[in-house]
Amino acid sequence: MPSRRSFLQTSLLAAGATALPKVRAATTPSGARVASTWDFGVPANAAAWTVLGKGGSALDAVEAGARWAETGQCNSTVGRCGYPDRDGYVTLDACIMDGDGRCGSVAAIEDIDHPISVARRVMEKTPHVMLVGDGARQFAISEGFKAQSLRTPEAEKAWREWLKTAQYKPEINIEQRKLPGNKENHDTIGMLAIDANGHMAGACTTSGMAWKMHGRVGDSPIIGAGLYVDNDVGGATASGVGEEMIRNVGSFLVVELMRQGHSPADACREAIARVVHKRPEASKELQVCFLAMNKQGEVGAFALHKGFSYAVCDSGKQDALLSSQAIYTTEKY
Ligand code: SD4
Repeated sequence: MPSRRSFLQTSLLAAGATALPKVRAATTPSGARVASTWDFGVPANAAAWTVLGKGGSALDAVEAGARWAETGQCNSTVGRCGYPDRDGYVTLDACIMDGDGRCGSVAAIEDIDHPISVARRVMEKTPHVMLVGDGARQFAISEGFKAQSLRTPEAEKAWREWLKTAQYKPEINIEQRKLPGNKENHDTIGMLAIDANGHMAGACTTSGMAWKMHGRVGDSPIIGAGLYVDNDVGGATASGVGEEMIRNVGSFLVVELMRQGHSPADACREAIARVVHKRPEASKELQVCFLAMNKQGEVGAFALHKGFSYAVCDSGKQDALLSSQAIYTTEKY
């Protein structure tokens, strides 16, 4: 089995040109598979694989993978340990979607460390799709979730440091593995899975952009923006500055492009090009990334700027970490 590092190196060699040809992902054999955004997609996929590898459902798998990201690690961008908003509140966003169209979501929820599972309860136990703020928190508590402060001493320290300048300026991309201090300002987990029955599901969970305005909601809990899954076609999820995904209904756009015949990577690339076309100047300053999987299990990704990684796991490769291609020039678009 190729090691995580060898996959990364191979893919890094493949990436990097500014003028990129259309991307055609290699056809992969059908079967259970899971793909996730960023480096920590590797362990998150492993958590999802404990379900998928035993013939479990895609829905259970993505919930398990997202739950791992929410509490199994401590980073600044998802679940427990997420960085707060500019007023010091840790507010979380998450959604889950089944390929049959069922979906649930919570936004700006506080004190609950598994928003993805609350989103699933919204889907399964309410007539609604989305609950926000205190309503989402109250619903979670009524469902047996424990309320507890999620602001860690590390996040508190980072927030107090940020208050010295109090400037909201998301960084395009920091290669977290190269820098001490876990300074990455992205790492939302978006996860897509197909199970052995060919059924798909997706999940997306985040603490949102660090130092956002209180009450700000990004793309991650918004069906169609941060996540969209349709068993007839495939699924897509997003990471990066959520306002751009919302403006372009990005994940839905990627799925619709796949419906028209684009490969997952091409569909992601076209969606990124749309983002750039709409706001070419702003695109120089911000990161936008899409990850997609079609119903054959082919996986592809594309980012506006280099540095976006994604992880793929199936019965043949458990720890593949790939680096997506990037547009990172606004000239052509
Ligand atoms: C948001 N899309 O809240 C999320 C943040 C993110 O990588 O994905 N960062 O806008």
